[in-house]
Amino acid sequence: MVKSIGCDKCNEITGASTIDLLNQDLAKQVRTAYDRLEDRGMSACLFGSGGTCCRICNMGPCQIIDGVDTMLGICGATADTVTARNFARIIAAGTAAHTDHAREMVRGLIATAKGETPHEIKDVEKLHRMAEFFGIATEGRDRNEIALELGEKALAEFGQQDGTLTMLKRAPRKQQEIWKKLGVEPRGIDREVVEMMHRTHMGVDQDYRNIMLQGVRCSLADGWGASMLSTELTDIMFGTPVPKRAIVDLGCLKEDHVNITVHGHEPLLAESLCMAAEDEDMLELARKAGARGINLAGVCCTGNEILMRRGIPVAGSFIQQEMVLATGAVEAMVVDVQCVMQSVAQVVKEMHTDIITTNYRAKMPDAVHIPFDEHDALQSAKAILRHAIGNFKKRGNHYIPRDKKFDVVVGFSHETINYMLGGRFRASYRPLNDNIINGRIRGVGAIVGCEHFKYADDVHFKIATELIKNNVLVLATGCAASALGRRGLMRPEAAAEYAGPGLAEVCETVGMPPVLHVGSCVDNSRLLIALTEMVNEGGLGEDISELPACGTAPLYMSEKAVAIGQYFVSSGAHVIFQNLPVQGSKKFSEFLFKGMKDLYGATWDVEEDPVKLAQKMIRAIDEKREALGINKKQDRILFDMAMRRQIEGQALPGMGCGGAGEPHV
Ligand code: NFS
Ligand code: SF4
Repeated sequence: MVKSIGCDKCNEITGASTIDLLNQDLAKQVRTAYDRLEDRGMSACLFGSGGTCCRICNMGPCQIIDGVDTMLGICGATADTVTARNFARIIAAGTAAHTDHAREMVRGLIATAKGETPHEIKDVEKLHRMAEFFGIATEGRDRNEIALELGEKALAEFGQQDGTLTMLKRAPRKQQEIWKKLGVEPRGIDREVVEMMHRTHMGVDQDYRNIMLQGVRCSLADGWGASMLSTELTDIMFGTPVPKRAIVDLGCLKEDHVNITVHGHEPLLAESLCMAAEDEDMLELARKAGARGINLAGVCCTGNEILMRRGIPVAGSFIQQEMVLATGAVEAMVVDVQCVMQSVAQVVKEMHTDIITTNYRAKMPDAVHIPFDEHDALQSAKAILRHAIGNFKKRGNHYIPRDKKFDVVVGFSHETINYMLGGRFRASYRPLNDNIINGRIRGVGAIVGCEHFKYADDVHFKIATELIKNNVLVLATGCAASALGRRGLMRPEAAAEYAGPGLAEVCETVGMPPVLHVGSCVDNSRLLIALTEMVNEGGLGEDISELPACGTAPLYMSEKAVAIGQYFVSSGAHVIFQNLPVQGSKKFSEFLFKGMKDLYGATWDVEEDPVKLAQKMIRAIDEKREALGINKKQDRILFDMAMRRQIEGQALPGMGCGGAGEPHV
């Protein structure tokens, strides 16, 4: 059983609901990833973690040692080739996951436009904006007609063979020219994944630089292709997030309600469950079972999706998925695809809880399978709810950590950031750029990606507090965002408690937290757009590589995080991870950590220690400020009352409504 998930100070700060829960007898009977980590007892294989284990043909597996002639692959492959091939395959797998998710969302939009789902086109303004990018006429046309044409054109980009992807046009012009010159513009989304797999098959591409040209192209097909389509089309269907209050952490489960957690990634399932949970028949069924209602809560990124759009609480992030179940208070965990640990079905073996798989692509032994059909979404969702409600009466021993839930303010889409700082009537990134230029805000730091069990739970917190203390505004997505919310950094008051004076002043004036929740992992595409808007606004250089911005996915677990990191580097943003499986090749590491800069204007970097990692990010930001000539020490201009009033008058539409974000069903 885990003894601690972070330093004592952080546990104190958060009240660490996980520790609280794990000290309960019920949870002590559950075997978690921490136990399995301890059981395994062995340290990671050096070849695997350094990237030099090759098993792509049956003459291997071959473990390569860089620079040792007798330790080449049987085919003669060098450490550089093997490491690059493995790294590129990680990018391809991550891109494939985002791509398949995106495809489902596009198909969902098409079905919705045809009236085949219970959903409707919610964000017409965004629909028109996207239609314009795709050259679709909007004048005098019905929203469903436009959405159908948009969906079909977007779907065609998955199978497209030649040309370029439409969304690339949104990137800063200079960046587009770089991609064109290097020949790395993606031609079609699926094509780049397939070509990546082909080129890394035995005996094809054996030049690490050439392999990574395709690695870059594949990553761009993710960031500016699949992920961006997914975010934008999901917004069109379910609404673009605006700021709202909500709660995160295990304490959002309710004693007297049927607790249903939804875990995975594709919001079609989660949104349909939200709709079904409001249905009077379902509520009546819950009451008949003795519950006061139905309490939906999210886990992982599907949790982030419904948190951002509906203010539904997040019960847990990736590392908490077993803990959510160990409460014994969950009637069902409904899952679709990605980041669902096989252990969840074992955790609930002796409990009344069911794991309900819903997707034909993702089944699991010992789980109940109830297919979710988007064409019959409401009925499918109701069948799932009925099953969960049926479990309520069987709930036995349980423990819900009580006072350990945190209020957060979430919903910072790039559109929100736009009008939040610029005001509803002159929405623009100008004030953000101005505050960066005048030094109140030093720069922008993105903290994204996963969590995993080999590191303490406070890594994100340490990085974020170091950044905001130094006036770096933090934008967060994915499980990193949940972790930061859980540790209290997404409350507006966190600005006064943790941020440096310049950032605190801006946050307090606008009423925003110093760490902004931007969404799920596919929503990292929102960050690409935010960075591009900053470039377009002027005063901070001509492309993303000149901006005082830096990204990290410190606790990366999933292949998706590497695809994301690569599409940021490919787009000119500097990215630092705690580690990457490439250290087994000196040349390939040097290429990622130095050489890429000459091509894309940005590189990867690694730093194990969280505080040092944050300081590296700050140094990277300062270098950009220096190059832009805005790093001069200047007298800080404090906001006078008139300036305050002007900003306050425009700040945060949508805030203050929605109560304390109590689950609304
Ligand atoms: Ni991102 Fe989300 Fe979490 Fe990592 Fe998994 S849920 S899509 S991959 S673990 S952040
Ligand atoms: Fe070994 Fe070469 Fe086969 Fe890889 S491709 S397993 S290095 S023989």
